[in-house]
Amino acid sequence: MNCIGSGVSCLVAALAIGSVAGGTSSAAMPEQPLNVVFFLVDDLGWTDLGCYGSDFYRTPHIDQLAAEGTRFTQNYAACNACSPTRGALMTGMYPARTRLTDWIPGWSKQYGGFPLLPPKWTQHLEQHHTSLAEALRDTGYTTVHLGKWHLGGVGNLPEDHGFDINVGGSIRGLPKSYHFPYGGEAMKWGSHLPESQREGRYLTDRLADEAVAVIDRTKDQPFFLYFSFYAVHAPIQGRPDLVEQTKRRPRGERHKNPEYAAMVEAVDEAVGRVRAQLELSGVADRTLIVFTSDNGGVHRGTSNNAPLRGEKGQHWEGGTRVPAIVLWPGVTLPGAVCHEQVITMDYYPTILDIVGAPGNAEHNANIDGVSLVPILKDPATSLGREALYWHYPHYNPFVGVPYGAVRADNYKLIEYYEDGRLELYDLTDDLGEERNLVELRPEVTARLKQLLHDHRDHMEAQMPTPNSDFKVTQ
Ligand SMILES: [Ca+2]
Repeated sequence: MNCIGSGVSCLVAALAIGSVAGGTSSAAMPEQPLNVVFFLVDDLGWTDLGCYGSDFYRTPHIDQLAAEGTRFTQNYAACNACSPTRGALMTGMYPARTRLTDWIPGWSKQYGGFPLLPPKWTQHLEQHHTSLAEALRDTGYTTVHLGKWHLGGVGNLPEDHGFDINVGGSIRGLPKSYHFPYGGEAMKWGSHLPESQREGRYLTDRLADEAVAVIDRTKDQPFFLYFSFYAVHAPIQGRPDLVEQTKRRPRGERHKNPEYAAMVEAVDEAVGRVRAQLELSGVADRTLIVFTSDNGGVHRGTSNNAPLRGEKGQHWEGGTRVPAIVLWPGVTLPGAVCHEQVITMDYYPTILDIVGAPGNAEHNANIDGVSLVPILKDPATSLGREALYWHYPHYNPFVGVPYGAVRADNYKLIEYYEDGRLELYDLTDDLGEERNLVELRPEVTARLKQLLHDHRDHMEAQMPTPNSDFKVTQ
């Protein structure tokens, strides 16, 4: 057994496991479903953890999770921005299919200055989907949403999409401040804490407090805890004592911002506190844990995704390749590293597969993700999937442009919707996407372009249209 908490928590967990494994009543006990804890960090970049090569941020608890579970080197977010990836997680479907293709509410005021106009896209998670929370609740799970939602407002909040409990989730995509009271009367706050413990806490710590309380309260029944951090999204505000610590350390070559480092490290503390509580509550060995991010990291003084090219909002790897770690007690191999290409939509069918939840057959028939169970059992095996796709018919303030992309084997093809221009990269020996192979590999280019177009047709993807008000100026 891996103990991450105090000696007391390890002892309590050992006693709990012993009572099941060695007790006389164990044979008569019904098999308990696995709990699910899903950590989603906002804007965490591919290199932002110790176990993914950060040269400045310290993340011992998340590194420990990777040491016990499977770490993915080619995990992708479904989109380069927040809401579409969150919609993909809740549905198992490509953003092109849900038509939730940009962050809510998007950047519509700026479109007058660009040659394309965005399609009329869906700015909330639609009710006809069977959300991951609904699929699990229908199987008897207590479903808990904690933190950032960003999939719609009144009528489309977490409680409207299958969550029994919602703490802190609203239409908002970011807090006004990480310091209490978070500047956010618009943020919706339920709470599991006594009144006296709700005030004054740094936001990430407050969410961890709530997580600990809710695990303690729901430990006797199967639960799904969707712990969706507001961190490490802007505003870049670390907890002061952590900032003091990070300021005293030498900066890295890649990562240099002590305020951002402190934000990452508060997330790491929260992961450690949740795992300690799982041990203390005696449920660690029957709790599936997933840890990932909704889009790539942010540059410009915040962080740095090198050796990947680009950042959040963009179409290169830095926009979508993000960390992912899965711990399935008794199944994932300690310290396993998996190089298979996986994507946000895969977690929906994976979780249903692992816990034995049937979900909704009609919804499942349109799921784009695949179960990762085979590669969680054997990280060297293949899912046999032909390709992964992205569709982003929008502009954004990160100098992001309307594009489609396809990843197949070692190749990635990008198509720019403004002019049909193509870029082809071999990510095996050009991870930084510097050498465009369109001219050198015409047959690969043609094959991937056909895949991409067929995919868009299959999705009935909404395309941008020419902007008649756009004037080319010299
Ligand atoms: Ca985000």
